[in-house]
Amino acid sequence: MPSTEVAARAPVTVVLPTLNEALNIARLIAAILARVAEAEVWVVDDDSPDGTWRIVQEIAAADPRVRLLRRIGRRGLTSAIQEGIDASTGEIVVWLDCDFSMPPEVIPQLVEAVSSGGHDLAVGSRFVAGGSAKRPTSATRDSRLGVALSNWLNLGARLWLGPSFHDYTSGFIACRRGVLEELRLVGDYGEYFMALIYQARQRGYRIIEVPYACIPREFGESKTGSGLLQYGRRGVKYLRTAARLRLLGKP
Ligand SMILES: Nc1nc2c(ncn2[C@@H]2O[C@H](COP(=O)(O)OP(=O)(O)OP(=O)(O)O)[C@@H](O)[C@H]2O)c(=O)[nH]1
Ligand SMILES: [Mg+2]
Repeated sequence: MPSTEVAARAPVTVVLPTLNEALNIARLIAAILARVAEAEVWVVDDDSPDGTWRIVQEIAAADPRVRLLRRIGRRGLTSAIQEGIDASTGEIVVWLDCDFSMPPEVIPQLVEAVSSGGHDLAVGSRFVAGGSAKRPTSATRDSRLGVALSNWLNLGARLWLGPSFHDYTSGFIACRRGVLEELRLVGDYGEYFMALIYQARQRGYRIIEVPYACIPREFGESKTGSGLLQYGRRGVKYLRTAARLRLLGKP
C-alpha cells in the first residue's frame, strides 16, 4: 500500500549491476558519490572477465560507502539488481546502467521526487517532454535496428499496458524500499521493469517520470547484442510479460 512519507534524511542505496564495465565503473561511482554523498553504492558484478570487480574491490577498501557483491556462477541483469536490493539498506533504492547512458546528474532529481516529492517511484524517462532516446550515429555502436525496436517496444507497451506511463523499459529509477518489499523483480532483462511499473500502478503507488537524455555507450561492449536472433529472443520475453500482465495481473 502507498505509504504517507519517507523520512526526510533517508539514506540512499544505489545498485549498479555490472558485467565488463571496467572502463566505466570507477568514474561512475565517483560521479554518483559526488552528487549523492550520503549514498551507499552496491556494485553487483557477475565475476566480470575484464576485472570490474577488482577495481570495485580497491575502491571499496578505501571508501566504506562502496560495497561489492561479486557473484560467481550466476548471471543476469534482473537477479543482479534484486540481489543488490536485498543486500542493501537504504530507504530509497536507485539503480541504473553503468555505461553512462543514464546520466548520474539526474539521480538527485529522482531521489528528491521520492524523499520529499511524495512519490513512491521516480523513473528516468526518455519519452516525456525534455527526455530523448538514443540516436544512432555512425560514431556509435548502437545499431539503427536496436534503437528502432526499443522505441517501437515502448510504443506497443503504452498501447497495451496504459498510455499514462511512457518509458516501460527505462531501468533508471529511484524507489521507496517498501515498494520493493512488496514487488520483487521478475524476469531476465528489461521486461522486469515493465512488470514493476505495471504492478506498482495497479497497487496505487505514486509514480512520476523525470526526463533524461539517453546517451549512447562510449566505452565497453553492449551486453544486449545486435543480431536479429538476439532481438527476437528478447522481444518474445517482452511480449510474454506484457501479455501476462494484462491477462493475469502478474509477470
Ligand atoms: N551483473 C550483471 N550486470 C549486467 C548483466 N548484463 C548486463 N549487465 C549490466 O546491465 C547494464 C545494461 O547493460 P548494457 O550492456 O548497457 O545493455 P544495453 O543498455 O541494452 O546496451 P547498450 O547500451 O547498447 O550497450 C550495464 O550496467 C551492464 O553492465 C549481467 O548478466 N549481470
Ligand atoms: Mg546500455
